[in-house]
Amino acid sequence: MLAAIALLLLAPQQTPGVHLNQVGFYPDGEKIAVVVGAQGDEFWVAPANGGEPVFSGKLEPPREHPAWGAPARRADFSALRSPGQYRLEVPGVGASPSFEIAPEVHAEVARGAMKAFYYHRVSAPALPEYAGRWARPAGHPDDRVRVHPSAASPGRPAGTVISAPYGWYDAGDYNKYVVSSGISTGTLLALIEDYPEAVVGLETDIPESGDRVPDLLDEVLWNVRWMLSMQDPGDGGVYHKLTTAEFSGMVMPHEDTAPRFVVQKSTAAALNLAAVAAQASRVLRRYPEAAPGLADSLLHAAVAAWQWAREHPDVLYDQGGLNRRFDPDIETGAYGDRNLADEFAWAAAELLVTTGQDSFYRAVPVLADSAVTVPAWNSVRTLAYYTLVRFVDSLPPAAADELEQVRGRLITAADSLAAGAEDHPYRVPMGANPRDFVWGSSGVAANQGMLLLYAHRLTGEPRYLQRALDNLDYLLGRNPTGYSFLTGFGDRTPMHPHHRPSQADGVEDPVPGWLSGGPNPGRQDGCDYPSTVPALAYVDDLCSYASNEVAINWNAPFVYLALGVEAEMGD
Ligand code: 9MR
Ligand code: 9MR
Repeated sequence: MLAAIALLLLAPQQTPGVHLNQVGFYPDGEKIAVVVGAQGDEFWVAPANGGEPVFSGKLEPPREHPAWGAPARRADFSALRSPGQYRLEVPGVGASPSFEIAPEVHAEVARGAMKAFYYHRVSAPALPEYAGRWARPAGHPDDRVRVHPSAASPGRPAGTVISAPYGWYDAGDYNKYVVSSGISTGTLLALIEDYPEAVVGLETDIPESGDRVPDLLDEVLWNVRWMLSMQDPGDGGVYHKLTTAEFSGMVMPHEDTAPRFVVQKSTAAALNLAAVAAQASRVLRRYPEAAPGLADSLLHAAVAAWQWAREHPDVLYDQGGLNRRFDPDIETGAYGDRNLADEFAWAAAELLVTTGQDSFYRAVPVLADSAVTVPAWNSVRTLAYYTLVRFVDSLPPAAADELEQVRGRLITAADSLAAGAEDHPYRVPMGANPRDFVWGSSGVAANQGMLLLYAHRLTGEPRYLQRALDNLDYLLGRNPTGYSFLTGFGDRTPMHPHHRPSQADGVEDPVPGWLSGGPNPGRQDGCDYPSTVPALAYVDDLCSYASNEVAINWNAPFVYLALGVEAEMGD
């Protein structure tokens, strides 16, 4: 008896529930829900607006994972194929959120997550005809930005005023960081290169819609133009970020009028610009009408940034050290990466493919690290691998010889992600390893999905596609928090993200299409979380910037995953 009570007290606090992708399923695709707290074995699926069940089945035996809370049972209703709007019901537990079975079921999700970037344009209004309820005035012209003392150079002494407009707001804050911009922009450019047809079909209803360029490329150019302006024309070096000294309050963009600075050049920033500018230059050659002349400027900038980085290979961004030496103190996000070997590899691969010159490739050990890591803002070597396998047929011999290795490494990494899903109660690659639950864990899940899509394309094996879709299901609701992490998509989605416009705009619903950071047992914000269990350490509260902020570098891989899955499932 006592033992039973003790067990009960130790059991993770978790309410019963039916967790599934709240957006929906493909008619011919697998359909899994996960049930917590079931007493019996039965489940059924009925039309969302009531009526007789159209499908019934038996729950699978309970499975447990220490990082995922209470034991859970899968409900597999893949055999239900008729399009419609449904709920899944379990006696004693209740009904799931409603979901749809339909072809192209994630098309709106991909569109919405891409449209999110339009709402984040710096130096431009979100116009009512495109932004509806979330229209807002322009913020941050960024045409009078000061050179911070840490960034001074002979041609641009401290206090020099420069113009560096456009770009996207990074996250819930209003600053612009080259490092997080780099991976975000590179990921979206990869999407254009990998799924050009799907990208043409992705219409996001932005001011440029209807021109002869895909909306996604128009959106990306908004940020590329800003990144280019972060380069000091005097030496090719690149400022690490453009920022106010402190984070603003919870105000609208146009109300944040504190002075903005470009801060210290860094090797990481130079290499991020080199990689993105080289890649964007290559993509623009396919769309010469998009921005005449820009492809050439970008390639020039990429080479200059690369040369600066080669001459300054270890200029780290260390905000604490910087604040000891310069005024004013800078308190905003650091993105302080200490290992730049992967940034060198990424820039080298992009420059190799764009120029066809193996000197870039030979300059640094692009394939040095045999372990493939899921990309993140501070870990980008895998982006180099993506580009190398994409251009397998046009590489100079030095790189081509090694290509088999890269292909093998990507597939091995995808295999280990896929294997983790098998016995996992939620049957998802995400979080089989509890270390996946970091600040921005939703971005981890999206980047894993992206890697799985590469393995699918390299091998043609459907199981990798299925695993990518499993992570999309995770993000849209097949997880123990009961949330679909994409604002505005699903029955139960974050309402209070740590996102200044959503908080300050007076509109009840948050700006749609943003992926919340997701569970993070690190809880660096000190807010009240309902649980410390890794997969449950999430709170939909404004307070929680460590679990409920949004960020461009989490949304970008989500767009890739959603559109990539759509393209593959439609084939
Ligand atoms: O609002 C800031 C958020 O965008 C950042 O991601 C986060 C971590 O750098 O910091 C938030 O700002 C908080 C600051 O760090 C500490 N004081 C409270 C601020 C707002 O909640
Ligand atoms: O995504 C970043 C995460 O990996 C770091 O642990 C965290 C603390 O340094 O910062 C996150 O990035 C934030 C950035 O510093 C400022 N803008 C908001 C970003 C997302 O929270």
